[in-house]
Amino acid sequence: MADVYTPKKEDKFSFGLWTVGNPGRDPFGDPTRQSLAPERIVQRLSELGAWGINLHDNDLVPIDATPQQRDKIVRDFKNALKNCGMVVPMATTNTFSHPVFKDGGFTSNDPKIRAYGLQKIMQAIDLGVELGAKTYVFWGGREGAECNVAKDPIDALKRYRDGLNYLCDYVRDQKYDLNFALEAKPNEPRADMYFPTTGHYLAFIETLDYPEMVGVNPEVAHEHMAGLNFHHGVAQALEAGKLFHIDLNDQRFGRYDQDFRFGSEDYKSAFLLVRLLENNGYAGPKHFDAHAFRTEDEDGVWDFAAGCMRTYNILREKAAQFEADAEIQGILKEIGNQNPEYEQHLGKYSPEKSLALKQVQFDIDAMGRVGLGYERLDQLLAELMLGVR
Ligand code: GCO
Ligand code: MN
Ligand code: MN
Repeated sequence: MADVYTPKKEDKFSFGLWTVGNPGRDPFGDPTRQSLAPERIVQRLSELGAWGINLHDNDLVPIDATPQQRDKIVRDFKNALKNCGMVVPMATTNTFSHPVFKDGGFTSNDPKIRAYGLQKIMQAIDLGVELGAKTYVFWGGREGAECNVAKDPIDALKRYRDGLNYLCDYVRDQKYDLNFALEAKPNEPRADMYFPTTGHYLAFIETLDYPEMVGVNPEVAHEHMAGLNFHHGVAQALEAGKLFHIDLNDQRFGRYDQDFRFGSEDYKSAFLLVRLLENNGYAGPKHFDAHAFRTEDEDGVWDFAAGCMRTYNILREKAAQFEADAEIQGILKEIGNQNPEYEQHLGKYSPEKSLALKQVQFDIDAMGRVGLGYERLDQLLAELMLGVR
């Protein structure tokens, strides 16, 4: 039954073919459900209110397809998109499944493999652009190591940079309207990945030939696997103008890569994230990179997909409620208005300001005794989240 949380196209929710299409395989067990045809995925997601569908090249076109087979598959898929009013906002390349990439694509020690990787990515970019993608994600699933003496990590970084620079030039040369978004992950499937966190990528981007073309695609689970605060990482990306895309899911700390339904584990983190995105005008796709539990059949997959979107919309409403709560806003206002007469000492340095500041007497013991009232604020948030406010 439709209600105010039912997703709509303008919410800009997207899924990957590989997410709802995941058949429930894990390292210890075989698939528990059948793979779904791309056309079926497009149709059901559209019915549920999703806006976009993302894909790796080989989610749609098998790696060994002939050019004729490729063209037919792409034609049928485009028809399904058109019939269902769905778009492909983002595309990416599978540079991790085939054994050729077992020691990386961009960072392989073998230039023959690096050359094949570039060729595969260029073809996948062509496919993504043909389908209308505006963002191209790079998740270097195999760009890492188990044997850390086999590859110089500085060489690995230089190779990664060379590969991305090459592909930026390719996109410019083709006059494609396409940006890159880099997705970090600390480990899995490799023991250690070269760019473990979003922060590592934000620093690396500034060393590229066209930094303005490249942003980040942070994922909840990946930052939580690294024990980090996702809300803070996304804030840094937003503030830098680099949040080009986002992978929403959930994850318990200290576990393997779980890819749970968005907002299913840590409600408070999910609330803080949604509030951050909504209050700062993030207008990009909201992509769910998550899987249904392995216990589910196809119906369960659609329950999972609807759940991701509904939870986002529920949290968006909670965020609006938080902004409209007079008591909460009163506390926030007090927090933001302490000792405004001291603002004059802050901001841009000048010799006069520094002389004046050096004369000020601070009673640090009295300052240190002031209680901040954050307990009360945090409890009000808990009560709002738990539905009693
Ligand atoms: C993972 C990653 C992938 C990427 C995808 C798009 O942990 O497997 O999150 O799902 O997001 O390959 O690049
Ligand atoms: Mn992931
Ligand atoms: Mn991801």
